[in-house]
Amino acid sequence: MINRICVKRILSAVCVSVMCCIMATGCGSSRNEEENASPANEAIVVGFSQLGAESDWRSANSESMRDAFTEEKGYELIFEDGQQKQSKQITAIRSFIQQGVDYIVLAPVTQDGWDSVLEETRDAGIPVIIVDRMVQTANDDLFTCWVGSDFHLEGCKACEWLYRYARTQGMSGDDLHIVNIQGTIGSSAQIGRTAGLEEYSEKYGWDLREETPGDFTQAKGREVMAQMLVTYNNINVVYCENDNEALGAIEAIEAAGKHAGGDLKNGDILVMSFDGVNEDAINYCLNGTIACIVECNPLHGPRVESIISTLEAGGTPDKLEYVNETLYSSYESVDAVTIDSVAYPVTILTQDIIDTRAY
Ligand code: GZL
Repeated sequence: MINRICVKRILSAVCVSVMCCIMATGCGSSRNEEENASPANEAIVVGFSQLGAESDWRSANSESMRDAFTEEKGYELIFEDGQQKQSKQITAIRSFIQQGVDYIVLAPVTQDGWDSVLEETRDAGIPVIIVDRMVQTANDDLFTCWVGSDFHLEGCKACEWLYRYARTQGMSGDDLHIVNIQGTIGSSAQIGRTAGLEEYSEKYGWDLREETPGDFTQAKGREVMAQMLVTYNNINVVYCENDNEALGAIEAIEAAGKHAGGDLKNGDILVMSFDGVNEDAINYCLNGTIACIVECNPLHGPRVESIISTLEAGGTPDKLEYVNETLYSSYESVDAVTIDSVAYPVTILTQDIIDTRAY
């Protein structure tokens, strides 16, 4: 089926030719220029299937998308909230096809189960841009491109930081007793971050006691941490796969009369997190309650808009676009981490850095 963009371009060329003929013969319609606007002046219609509203990261991501695709910039954004359900996202995508949108943007709740609906978008000739989490498909021609984070690298950064920090505390591998409050099971963010922890636990001989889903929410993070503190009496590291879970874990740690911090030799529980979006979490990182936060940048709106601009101009965007991200900590003893011979500087957090961040 001819790609919609090609059809649109042909229509634009035909309209321009007709307009030129009409103007040349002086028999143009009495309607004003606005009403005779060629398709090129039509809004670009973008259907966005957002996975939900589970976290501060997600809210920032949705805001970034809404800010990027405004009427003033020539877009019509159709925003559908999937409420954490793949079925709702698939329904939204089918609705976008029926509405004949120009582009579909998908932030997939989990990575599997998209082949069938992506075949329908291909048959409809509508380009699909995947944003944030990744999809696992039999044929990656089913989507035009993806932009997001390298979640496995994020996990490795967190674990390399932990390895180096433990050494400054004179602690070796088997001194660390770790629990993992995981993100939404089956999401590429959870899969990558969990894989990093499991690889490093194996490599350094860490005691990884339990991994349990916290669904990227504060309430579930608190519930899971409370249960873990009852089950185990030697936890000294909690690996939270996002900030909202970390806030819940800190609530549970303090409710149990324990202390979240970096003084491992005196019984502190070291809290680690991902995102760096939630204001309370970044302030906890500033005062040391959270030992480190691996940045996961939510501002994908401008990146997706740049991809669509490239496509509109007949260009070919990169198939995979990874976002560069840092690692925040106020513990000055670890100033960088090295993964596969690449050094990643740690951003030693200050109030000025917090005040000048984009989100
Ligand atoms: C990661 C994103 C994750 C965040 C969570 O890119 O998909 O989902 O880490 C969010 O905060 O809920």
